[in-house]
Amino acid sequence: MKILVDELKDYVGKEITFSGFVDAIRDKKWVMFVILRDNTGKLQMTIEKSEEKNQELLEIMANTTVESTVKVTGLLQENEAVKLGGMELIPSKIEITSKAEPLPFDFNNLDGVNIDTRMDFRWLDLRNEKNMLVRQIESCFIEAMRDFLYKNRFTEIHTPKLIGAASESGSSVFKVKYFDRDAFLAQSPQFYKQMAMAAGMNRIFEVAPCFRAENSNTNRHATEFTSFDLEFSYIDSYEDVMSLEEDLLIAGLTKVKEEYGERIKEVFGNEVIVPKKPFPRMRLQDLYQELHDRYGFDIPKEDIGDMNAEAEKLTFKLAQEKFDSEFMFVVDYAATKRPFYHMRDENGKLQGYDLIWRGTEITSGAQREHRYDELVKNAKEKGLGKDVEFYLQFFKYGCPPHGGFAIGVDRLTMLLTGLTIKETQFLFRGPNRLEP
Ligand code: AMO
Repeated sequence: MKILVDELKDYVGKEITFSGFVDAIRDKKWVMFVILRDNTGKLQMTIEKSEEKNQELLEIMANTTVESTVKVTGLLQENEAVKLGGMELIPSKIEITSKAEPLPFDFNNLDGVNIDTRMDFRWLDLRNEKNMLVRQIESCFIEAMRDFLYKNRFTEIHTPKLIGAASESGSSVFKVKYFDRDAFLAQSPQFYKQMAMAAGMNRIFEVAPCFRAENSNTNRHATEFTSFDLEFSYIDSYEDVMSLEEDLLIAGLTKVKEEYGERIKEVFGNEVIVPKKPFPRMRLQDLYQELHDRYGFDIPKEDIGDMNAEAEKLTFKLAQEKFDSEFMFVVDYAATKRPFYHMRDENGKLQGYDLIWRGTEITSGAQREHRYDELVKNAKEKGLGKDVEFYLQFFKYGCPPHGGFAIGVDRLTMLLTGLTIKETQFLFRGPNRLEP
């Protein structure tokens, strides 16, 4: 594999081959400076014009455009005067591996560039240092959460995304042709996470796409998003589920802060705050009351028993003011507003929660109903019939009590950086966006 810019310090004084993009060409009277770039940084290549042996190299570079890719062999020498890492590459051979046409926009300065143009040319948009950083931050966050789960003996699984029936609610499912019948794109791995519990797998997780036919153009909805889903067995209550989520997020944010805290502050102006356990929790009714008393907010009739975007925003404000926290667990949602697979206690109280971070819901979680008869009753109540028959079978042959949750990965990254979901996803998918 090629040497990365941030590994170059190990090669000072040596002959190396370096490949990368041509970031800039500065053609001076006596010397040509070529800035080379990869995803980890920039390197200066210096070609002295007075030297006879350099004439061929100068000609190659004179015929090269910025954003072309090159493979350069030469001496990496120390030079304190060079701002880029105090080193420069003195080439003896340059090969152009790909020549770039003039670019449709300057990705280094995205101010005023239409977001749709940026999306049309997303691979160029991603060359922007800030956008490159977003990818690295997300990868770091996921790595830390994966590591935490592996350490706690979770098994990573891969569930099908082509399924025979809607898994969350029929209204937001994508239907696709499947030979001589219809299939659906998985809205979540919910049923299969639970199948793994029925199989006795005990602790599982999955990081995978979810598809939702939501025709909404908000800053936080996509029709395809990445979900960090997990499920585990032998819990006593949904408190166990919330507690695990706290540990998981603390592990993720600790690593992100360590590795990217400074950069995130510098580039996005956001502080990475590692939360303390336990995160504050509020019952929905108490929350409504506080939002009313403090901010004069009343939940609209149609959303009673649930949250809406405005309530989530104000919940962030409340969490900061009252608990000095960026997070808030909200519990006691109305059973009518929640999926049938959430457990209810003997009084009908829902054993599930949402987690709000910086004013946006990032997670739903719950203890699940694992008792076959209760589950059948809940499904019936919601008018679910044939579609969930296969799922109900999972609970017939012994199934441990269990629970789990799903974190929207795109939303995590979006809230860390303060960008919109369009700018955050590697390649956004929305009602009007299927290409590239
Ligand atoms: P829910 O439907 O709340 O729960 O989804 C879980 C999390 O996924 C994210 N999310 C989205 N992100 C971007 N665009 C969307 N359209 C979108 N929809 C949801 C949110 C949300 O909190 N099966 C349950 C989870 C569980 O109980 O384990 C579920 O899917 O961050």
